[in-house]
Amino acid sequence: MIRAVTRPLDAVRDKVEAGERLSSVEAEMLWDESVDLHELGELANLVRERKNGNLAYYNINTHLNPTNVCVYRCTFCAFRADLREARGYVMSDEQILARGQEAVDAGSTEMHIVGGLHHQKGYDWYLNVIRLLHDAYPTLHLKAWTPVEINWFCHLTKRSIRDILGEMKDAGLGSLPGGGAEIFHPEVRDKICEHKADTNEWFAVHRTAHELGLRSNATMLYGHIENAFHRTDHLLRLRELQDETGGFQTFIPLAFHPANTRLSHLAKPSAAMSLRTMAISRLVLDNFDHMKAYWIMLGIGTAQAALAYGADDIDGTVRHELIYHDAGAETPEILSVEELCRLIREAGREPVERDTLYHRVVREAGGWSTAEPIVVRS
Ligand code: V47
Repeated sequence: MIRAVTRPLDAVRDKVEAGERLSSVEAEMLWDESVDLHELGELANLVRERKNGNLAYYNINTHLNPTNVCVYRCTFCAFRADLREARGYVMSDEQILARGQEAVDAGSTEMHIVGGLHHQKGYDWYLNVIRLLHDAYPTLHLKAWTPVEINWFCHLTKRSIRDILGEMKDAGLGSLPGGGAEIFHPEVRDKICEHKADTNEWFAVHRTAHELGLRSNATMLYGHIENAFHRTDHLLRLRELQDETGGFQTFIPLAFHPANTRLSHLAKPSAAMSLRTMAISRLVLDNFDHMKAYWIMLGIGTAQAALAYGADDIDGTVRHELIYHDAGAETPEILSVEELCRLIREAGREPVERDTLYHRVVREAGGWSTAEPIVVRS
């Protein structure tokens, strides 16, 4: 008698089709190269489609990194500078406001603000960045500061996370970006960024932000010294907090770029690894509405392919990105709306402009307004 061989992916397929949650053992197994990448992609695509139909989102956004001077020396970072290094910079209020004006003139709905932890700048300097921009450009959503910065502000002021986030929110903070997550497991975190906010602190900031009604994103930096166990652990920790608060909007897997870093001897993760990471993230993070294929980091071709491997968002037009370009990213510094829409359509999806909080954006007579929130099926 010939018996059908059941493969590990068959059990996963049954669960995904039934809308059931994957266990940690099932999730970790998916990283093995013997698990067919394209079949994995097909399952992730099923989840993407169930949640977001054929829509793929983008926004019009600008980055602002007010300083690159940083007290920390994360091994993966090419952006940071020492206090007295020639390439170190600190933006003046005028330069920050000019960046805001440029963003508004370009039709941006969002400014993504993160930066170094400057040895000589106090908390008030960082608070002022938010206040200045919000007072001058109130319609620009300020997605700013990771838990690494918030934790640093708590350290500087001896105040609580809730206090700092509350004050930032009153000053105009709109939401938190997903950075600073790297890899949560201490076996890796202690080697790549031992001094900055630890995993418990990262989660405490997001939990408090969600309690205060701020939405946030989450990332994972992959393709350096971590392995399948660490990546799985990372995703499961995020899934757990999302069960508790529901405050995360988007997950963004970030491929490590080694150029100009202390890990420059490592190879860049391949497109296959990036697609596998996107697909597994989509399957494990069943309680996240959105998966972002950040084109700056993936490259345009892989970002397009990722729209069939679980991703429903490709970030935005992006202006003034430094973190990836300092680390050797070869992508352009900016894409026009026409280019973004073309690459989404080429990938078989329907482009939708969203704001940071996933409302549709309507553009008329040179201005913009937000329409209804985008409905995602769970
Ligand atoms: O936390 C730093 C990563 C992150 C490198 O929330 C690097 O919408 C690769 O979080 N190679 C910052 N990665 C970027 C980030 C982000 C990006 C896009 C959208 C959103 C969002 C958030 O970039 C850092 C770190 O994990 N990073 N250096 C590097 N050499």
